Amino acid sequence: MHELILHHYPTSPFAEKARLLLGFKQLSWRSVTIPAMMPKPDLVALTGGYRKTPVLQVGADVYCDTALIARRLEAEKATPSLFPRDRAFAVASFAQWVDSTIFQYAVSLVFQPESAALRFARLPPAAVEAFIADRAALFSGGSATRLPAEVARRDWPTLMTRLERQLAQGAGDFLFGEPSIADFSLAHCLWFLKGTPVTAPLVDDYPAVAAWLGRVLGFGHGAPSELGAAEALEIAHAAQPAALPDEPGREPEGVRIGQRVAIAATDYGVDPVEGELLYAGHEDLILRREDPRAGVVHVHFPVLGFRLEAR
Ligand SMILES: N[C@@H](CCC(=O)N[C@@H](CS)C(=O)NCC(=O)O)C(=O)O
Repeated sequence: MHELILHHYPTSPFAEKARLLLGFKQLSWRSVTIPAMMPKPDLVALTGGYRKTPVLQVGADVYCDTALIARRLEAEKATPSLFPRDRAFAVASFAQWVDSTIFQYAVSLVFQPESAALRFARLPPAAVEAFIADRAALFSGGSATRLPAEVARRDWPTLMTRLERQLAQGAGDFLFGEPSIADFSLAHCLWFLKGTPVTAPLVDDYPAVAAWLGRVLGFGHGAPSELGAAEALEIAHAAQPAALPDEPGREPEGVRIGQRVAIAATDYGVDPVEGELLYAGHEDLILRREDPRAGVVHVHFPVLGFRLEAR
């Protein structure tokens, strides 16, 4: 059995989502700290070009995007479940909406001038400029656009009042009754807002929301222990990728299994990853690639939100 290795950095909201998922499942894991911006040579040696944060590595298998990381953790440990069977569609769809729409609200609010000034206060001006240039590059070529701060400020009270009213009904401690992926997707966005005094009241002004967030963050991060990036690459190199899923795959449109393909996110961070398409399931795509440092790795992507094309 290979260890779970999370490649992440402390201030990343999606990494916080993954850390909380590991905590919810009470898992032990190895923690590799990656840079918050490009270049990320060690990470890209594993992924083949995917640059977003976080990435989960299990031996020579590499999982991109928290939507798929959540499913991999569910396979690792089925209970407690992130996808309760009788509401699996509802919670996954809600999570997908939150991870795109509500996350963009949070980004817009966190990076509005008064909040950004505090966040960047301890960084030298050159580092701030480098970060801004990196994030501009991250968004180039994708379908996602930045939400204007005035729109985010205008809509936020409506969204939070809806949430406050639902939670205040006391129909359960979590969004869909029992905890699910839905809670973790919303929680990482609100955790991000809590990160500066300017934006923290956007959560704390809603007592039932703040109490719910406390419950979700209370799951903690499981049991992490540090690992160096070079060691993680050695682990991948020494390992054999896991057997392909038993569930029969499908023949994706315009591409054959065994063909050389490129897979890329469509929203932002659209850098393509090239390799041989090994498997296309209902939730995941698996690509085989070879890297001088990582060896033969299988890189896994979600189906939703990713483009697959022949090369
Ligand atoms: N859909 C992705 C989104 C991940 C994402 O947007 N991560 C941000 C950090 S929170 C990112 O990659 N920022 C650029 C970077 O870290 O280089 C997921 O669920 O993992």
